[in-house]
Amino acid sequence: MGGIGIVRVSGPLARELARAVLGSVPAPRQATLAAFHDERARVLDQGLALYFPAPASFTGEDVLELQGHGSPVALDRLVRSLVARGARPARPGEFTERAFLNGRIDLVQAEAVADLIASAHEDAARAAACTLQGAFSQLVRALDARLAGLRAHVEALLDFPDEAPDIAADVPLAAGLAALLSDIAEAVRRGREGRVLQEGVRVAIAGPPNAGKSTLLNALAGHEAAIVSPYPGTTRDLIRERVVIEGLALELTDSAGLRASDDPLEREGIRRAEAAAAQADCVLWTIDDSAPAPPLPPPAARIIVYTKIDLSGRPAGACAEGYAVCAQTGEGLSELRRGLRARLLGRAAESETEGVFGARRRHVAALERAEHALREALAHQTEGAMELAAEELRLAHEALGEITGRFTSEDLLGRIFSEFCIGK
Ligand SMILES: Nc1nc2c(ncn2[C@@H]2O[C@H](COP(=O)(O)OP(=O)(O)OP(=O)(O)O)[C@@H](O)[C@H]2O)c(=O)[nH]1
Ligand SMILES: [Mg+2]
Repeated sequence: MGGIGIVRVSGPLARELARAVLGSVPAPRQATLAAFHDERARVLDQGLALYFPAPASFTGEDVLELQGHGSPVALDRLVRSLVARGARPARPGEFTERAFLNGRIDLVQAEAVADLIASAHEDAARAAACTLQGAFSQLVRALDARLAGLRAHVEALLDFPDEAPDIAADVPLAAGLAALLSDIAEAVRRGREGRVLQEGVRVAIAGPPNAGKSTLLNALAGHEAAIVSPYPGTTRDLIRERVVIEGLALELTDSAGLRASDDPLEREGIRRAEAAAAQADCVLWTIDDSAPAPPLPPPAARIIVYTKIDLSGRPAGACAEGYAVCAQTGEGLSELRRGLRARLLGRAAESETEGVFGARRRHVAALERAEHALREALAHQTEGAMELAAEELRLAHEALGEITGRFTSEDLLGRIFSEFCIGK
């Protein structure tokens, strides 16, 4: 229920349906006040009608938009009367899917529509809007075009084996490959930043029992999400909290303290804790600064957090190995928050996130594959192995094509568009 409800029709029947519902087809792209009629000429509602003839519409097809009142009952009657006249209800994301299939937008932009709708905070919305405007697509397309040029060059050499060209001596080719490689590496870096903004990141709080993990989670979340007690081994289940820290959406996970244990329940908790740390983008490794026992060795991707500094007397804030905090008083937490953002966002953390485009995991993965294949191609080229270089270039080209949708499987398309809400 709301002020306005919009029913959208796309496809070859849109024009005929406009005439049937409104009595006439509205002038293209002009808001026209009209009564909406059902198939027995009864008035269902009154509102604004907009008609967008193909190809200048969102989907690239004839589109009719009926903006009525936001009554679920009235809207349902309107939809049913359109279906009775030959329309059918759209699948989730079907309008955007058609826009993609009709070449109005590429796949990255289609995904940005969903990301903009789903964005949980301001930076994410800005990044998605930037991608929707085509910033990321243009970058990928420019890389794609350069790669296509280099591929064509190598393929042409392959077509004339009699002349036995020595590609190892082809200086312009080597220079082109090296320059493209460095630009793709830069795109990977920017894509990673974009992904952090768009999808948020997983941060696991890990460490020995009783280190103050749950207290830290509660302090960062701003409420008592996890049980805190003086007994080691309190937390068993994974406790997930969505928090926005310095404009970044994070999923924080608190878990069981890691130690050798005979208790099967605690062992299961530790197994889950280790899995959560392995899947996280970043691990906050807590160490009780007031305890004499030596801490366990921390895993690779981590930020060390010394806890309970009110007892140990260590100064709060950044220190050589990480951050020193007292989660009970909040001392040192703002430095930790800022450090976490810097760690996760890289260079984008310093400047405004203006101009950072949103990206998804699959984009970054494809860019990384392209980078890897190109690196291989360059190595083969240096050794004069032309066929192998050509094959790696083909793989790199395919990886880039997957991003914009030049090269995609039905499967991937189905997965992407099924995430949308209906009507978009
Ligand atoms: N003085 C002081 N005590 C703290 C601080 N942080 C946590 N504690 C205490 O340390 C004890 C353990 O805290 P928890 O947050 O439950 O520790 P944990 O790491 O989640 O422990 P497990 O779930 O058992 O692994 C509790 O008694 C807390 O009140 C701190 O900054 N200062
Ligand atoms: Mg705990």
